[in-house]
Order: sequence, then structure tokens, then C-alpha cells
Amino acid sequence: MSPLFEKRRGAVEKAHQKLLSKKNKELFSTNGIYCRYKRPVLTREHIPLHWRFDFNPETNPYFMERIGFNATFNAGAIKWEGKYLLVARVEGNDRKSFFAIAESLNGIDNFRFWDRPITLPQNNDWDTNVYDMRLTAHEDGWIYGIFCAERKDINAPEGDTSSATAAAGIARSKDLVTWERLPDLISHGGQQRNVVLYEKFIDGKYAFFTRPQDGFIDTGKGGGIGFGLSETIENAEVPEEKIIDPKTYHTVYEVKNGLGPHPIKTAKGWLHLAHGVRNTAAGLRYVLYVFLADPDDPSKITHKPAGHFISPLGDERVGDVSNVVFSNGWIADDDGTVFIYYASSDTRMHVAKTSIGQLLDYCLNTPEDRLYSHLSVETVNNLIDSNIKYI
Ligand code: M1P
Repeated sequence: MSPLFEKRRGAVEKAHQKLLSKKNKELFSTNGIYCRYKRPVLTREHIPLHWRFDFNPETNPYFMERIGFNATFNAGAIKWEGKYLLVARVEGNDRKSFFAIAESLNGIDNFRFWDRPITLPQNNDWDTNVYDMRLTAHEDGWIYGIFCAERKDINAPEGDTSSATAAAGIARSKDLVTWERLPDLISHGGQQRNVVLYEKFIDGKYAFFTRPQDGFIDTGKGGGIGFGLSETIENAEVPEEKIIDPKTYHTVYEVKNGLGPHPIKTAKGWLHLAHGVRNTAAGLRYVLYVFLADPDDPSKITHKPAGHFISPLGDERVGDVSNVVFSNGWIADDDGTVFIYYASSDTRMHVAKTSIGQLLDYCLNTPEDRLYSHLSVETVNNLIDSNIKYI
């Protein structure tokens, strides 16, 4: 064994262990709605060394990395056997992303990947790329992962090596290790990303939150968060999709939006987390927003605070796709604590902590977007007026 191999292996392993055992720190929150944590919870540096290095000194005398990874982001989340699990989108240097589970005992630090990434079975029409899994523990007894299955657009003109199509892939598991692949969701609303399966049957059918769009990036005449029912999950098809939260001029979801994780059930309704996209001179800006839906109908919005809930801040603003926060995973604990897992700039994962009480208060008492500047001023003046006797 070469001294270089030994020296480098020791140094790399030490740095990795140090990273995995670092504690996280809750940061003070001025808005009082949620608090961020100081460190990202998952980065590409968290990826196990045995996925990256050849540990054979004969074939890797310099102890060099053989398989490089670019990012870990857009993770689904679930509490499983007392542990906080993230199903991360792991992106290799080859640009392909796949799913891998990382677990933590407290939900805020020391996330460690399981031994191997998820082996996702393929249907006849292979996926080129898969990402952004939303997890649902359905009342039928399965845990479903709904994700974007991306393939080359076979109708693209010759020479166009970029155009792609997006569909909602469906896989299910009972142990999160072995996954069964089902046919992709059939939608008549065009392409699909950001699809979420609702946990209960509605009229004996599977219910999906969708995001129909005309193209791969542009929603075109489509767009908005949709909702549709499917007779079966084995050959899922939503014949109709009603738009429950449309994209809207001069809002934070003017260009497009999409549901994040599965909604959380509360006494006052279903809490939803979504992302909204607007255009700027610097490109698209992705933020998160929250809304509340009827306790008996998760597709009927009852309260919707104005503007963003979380926007990219500080270091979060910079990454592979800058000015983006995106979430497809949150976990509500039995004591009402809610951990929101969000990615920044398509690069790394963070956690923010809040509670069901805070989220409900936020939804019920934050003014709505009244869509005109002068009405925003009126809303501010209303608060000032009501504060006069207290300050
Ligand atoms: O790059 C930002 C996000 O873009 C897409 O989201 P949407 O479908 O709403 O445009 C997704 O590809 C997502 O993975 C990515 O984070």
C-alpha cells in the first residue's frame, strides 16, 4: 500500500466523520413563524465515501474519487421507526439524479445515508432522469413515492438535444428498501411535475394533486396546482384535473407553482406547503408559500397568506440554480413540532422548525394578497390603526 493512499484515506475519512457528527444550531427568528438552522442538513459532502472512492490500494494508489457527486437536494421526508428520513435527490457529476435515503435521530443534524441508494425498477420506457420524490403513507397500506420521470422528447426537431418530457412516476414500498414500480400517471393536462398523492381515498378513488403544463419548463396555458381522481393506482389516470390554486399575475406564483409535500392534517384543516415562481431580470425566483384547506376537502383552499413563507436568504441564494428554495418534504411530530426540509438553489438541504400551532396562526391571521399596491397599503394601515392603543 502506498503511503500516499494511506495518508489520503485517513484524511478523507477523518473530514467525513467530522462533518457527519457536527451539531446543528437553531437560529433566532425575528418573524416568529419558523426558525432556520445554521448548517445545511445534507450536502454532497455527506455522501458515503464507499459510493465515491475505490478503497482498493492496488487499483486506486492515489486514493482518488472515482464517482463524483454534484448536489443533494429536493428531498421527500417521512418519520419512520422513530427516525427522520429524507429521500434526497442525489445528483452525480454526470447530471443524473436518483434517490437515496438519509436518516437522523433528531431531524436537525447527523443525517447519514443508508448503505446504498434506492434501486428504482424501470418500466418499458426507461427514465433518463428522476427527481423530487413526494412520500405518502396511504391508507391502502403502502408508502408511495411520486416523482418526476424525465425522458428525451422524441418529437423534438433533429439537432435539439435538450427538449425533454416530464411525467409523474409512481413507486411503492412497504420497507423503503425494496420498491415496486407502477406505470406513470396518465394526465390529459400535458406534462406533469410536482405531483403528490393524497393519503386517503376520496369516493373510493386515489386522489392526486397535480401541476399540468404545456411544456417541460413553460406551463403555457396550463399551470396552477391541480387536483384529480383516479380509479386505480396500478394504472393511474386522472381524466379530469381541476385547478385549485392558479398561477396569478403579479404574485409570487405568477409564472408557475407546484405543491410541495403531502399536506398535514390539523383540527382546522389541511396545511399545505407549495413553491411559487416569478420572473425577474436575474431569472426565475422560487419561494415557498403556505395555505390552509378545508378539513373535509384538501382541495378547497380556505386561507392563503400573502406572499412567500420562506425565500432564499444569504448563502441559500447561490448554487447551481441560484435564487431558489424548494420543498417536497416536511415532518409533523406528535407534539406538534414541524420540521420543514427545503433545498436551496438546487444544491443542498436545510431544515426549518415550526409547529402546527404557529402554521395555523400564520394561515388564519396573515392578511391575504389583495393584488394591488394601494390595497397592500390599506392592509398595512389597518394593522397600524389597530396597534395604536398598544404602542
Ligand atoms: O430549478 C428549480 C426547480 O425547477 C423545477 O421546478 P418546477 O417544475 O416548478 O419548475 C424542478 O425541476 C425542481 O427540481 C427544481 O428545483
